Amino acid sequence: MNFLKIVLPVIVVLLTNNVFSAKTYRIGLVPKSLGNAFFEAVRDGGLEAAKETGDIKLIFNAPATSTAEGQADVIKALTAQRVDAIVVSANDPDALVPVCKKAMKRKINVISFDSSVANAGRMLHIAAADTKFIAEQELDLILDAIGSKGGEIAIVTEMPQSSNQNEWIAEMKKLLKNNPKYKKLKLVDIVYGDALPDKSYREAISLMNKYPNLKGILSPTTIGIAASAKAVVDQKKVGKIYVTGLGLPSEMAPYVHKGAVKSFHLWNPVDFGYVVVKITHEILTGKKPKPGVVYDTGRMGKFTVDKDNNTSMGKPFIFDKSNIDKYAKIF
Ligand code: RAM
Repeated sequence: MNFLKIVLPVIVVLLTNNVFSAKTYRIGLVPKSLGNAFFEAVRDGGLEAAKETGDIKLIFNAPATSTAEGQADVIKALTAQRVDAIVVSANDPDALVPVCKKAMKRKINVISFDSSVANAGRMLHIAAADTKFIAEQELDLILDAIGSKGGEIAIVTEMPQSSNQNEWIAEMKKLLKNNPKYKKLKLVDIVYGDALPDKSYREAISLMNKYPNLKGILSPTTIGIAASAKAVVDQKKVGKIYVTGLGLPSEMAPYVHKGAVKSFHLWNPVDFGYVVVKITHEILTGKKPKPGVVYDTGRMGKFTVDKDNNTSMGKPFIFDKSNIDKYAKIF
């Protein structure tokens, strides 16, 4: 009687709280910098995955600004703590290879997400979405905003070494050169905001001064797009210059309503963080990445590893006046 009434419920509670589970996996999640709302949303998705699996401790840490040196220090510290996995969005694909290699030598699983570490420094890269798809969609959005007559456009990006932005820009350049759909778009400049709002803002204003016929600004970074849109509003260029790129609805809503931005795109960063941590958990429980391996992330579905040990989440959403307020409440 006592067993059923008292002992059994206690055992059930202990089991469901993982008290008897052998291991808690410590995962160091290293974004490009702290204080970027995009990565805070990624972290929230990661925490959701940790809660669901019940055996993960997430350590979210990064330098205050987006530098590879700062990230290398964070990775060294996580290596010294002997975490089980380091999951990083790289500020420089090559500069992080030596510290990531050292971590892997110590049997730490190193995975990059969002912005890749070069192949030699990671076991798997998890991209948010297909590179070509993002590039093409971004050009379509700017064409839609400035109209079929086209005109001069410029790019406000992050650091010269940001691997994800560089890959998207390289694809855009190819499309501008080879796809007749974009022949009326003239890319006049690429400037670097270094993932800093004030620098991105100043760079956007210099572009407007340097190119009086500028029609559009593309910014494939949540920091750059918000700063560029603010610059367009402050310089009273709404209706003359349109901004698009990858942005957070919560930060972009005012600029959509003011007309500086007609539409822009992004994947759900909360889902992204969830996927990244769920895949990392599968790696930690024994499914090592190699071409053809399929990870089952639960609510976000299945992910297959390609021949270069990459996988990617899916397609971005497009936001405009019709849906921005709904999404702004979410991320
Ligand atoms: C920024 C970061 C991140 C990128 C998003 C779209 O916050 O650069 O790497 O994926 O924007």
